[in-house]
Amino acid sequence: MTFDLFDNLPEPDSRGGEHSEAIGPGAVVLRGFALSRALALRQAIEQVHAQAPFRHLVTPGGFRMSVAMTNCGTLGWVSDERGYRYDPNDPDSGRPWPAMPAVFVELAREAAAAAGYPGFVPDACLINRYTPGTRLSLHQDRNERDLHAPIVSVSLGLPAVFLFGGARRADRPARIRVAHGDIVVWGGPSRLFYHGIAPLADGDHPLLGTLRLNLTFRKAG
Ligand code: MD3
Ligand code: FE
Repeated sequence: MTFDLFDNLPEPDSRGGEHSEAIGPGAVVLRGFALSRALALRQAIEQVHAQAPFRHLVTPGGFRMSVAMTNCGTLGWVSDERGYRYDPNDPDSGRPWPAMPAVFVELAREAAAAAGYPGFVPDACLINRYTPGTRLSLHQDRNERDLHAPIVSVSLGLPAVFLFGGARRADRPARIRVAHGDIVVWGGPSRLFYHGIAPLADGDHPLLGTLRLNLTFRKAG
């Protein structure tokens, strides 16, 4: 099943204000939803980074990921030669991941509710950092214990092209532009769909310079 139906939806500029669109079964884009909290989010990310710096993880196959990552919350997503998993401790420091900042928890809860998933309480937030050229190849997120809980993703800084496939790796992905302040909530069947990020284009964002930051909120444990 390929969901070509969704390929031709308009993707209005997020400067036009806040609104939502369905992009797949159970998946909703909330354009501009995080805009009013962007400064507070940047500051909170700085604080997480001070305790648990961004780093390039290695895949089980031995490849260094071009995305730099860190985590906050009671669990953090990690990858190494032994595989992918959630870990309560930062393997670089041996200490627990930093607590999830209140502004994160509240934003994730509100966004999930606005998309039709009330009661979402994330215990893990993976923070991805992209510079121009960075990409994230097509994958599924299935290390979380409860695959019924949605994932909430918040985009900050440079715009990106999100590749949104289907239940099978071979399903041709739709290309969806996500900009600063946009939130996507992935629930229902879309929760297990293949997805990725096309190589980031050059640019200079007024708040984040040459970076894109993405927060993904998960119920992992
Ligand atoms: C669709 N991150 O961290 S977020 C990831 O922009 C990840 O950094 C991308 O994919 C990023 O795993 C995309 C959007 C996202 C997250 C989880 C999903 C989309 C998803 C799970 C199922 C379907
Ligand atoms: Fe993912």
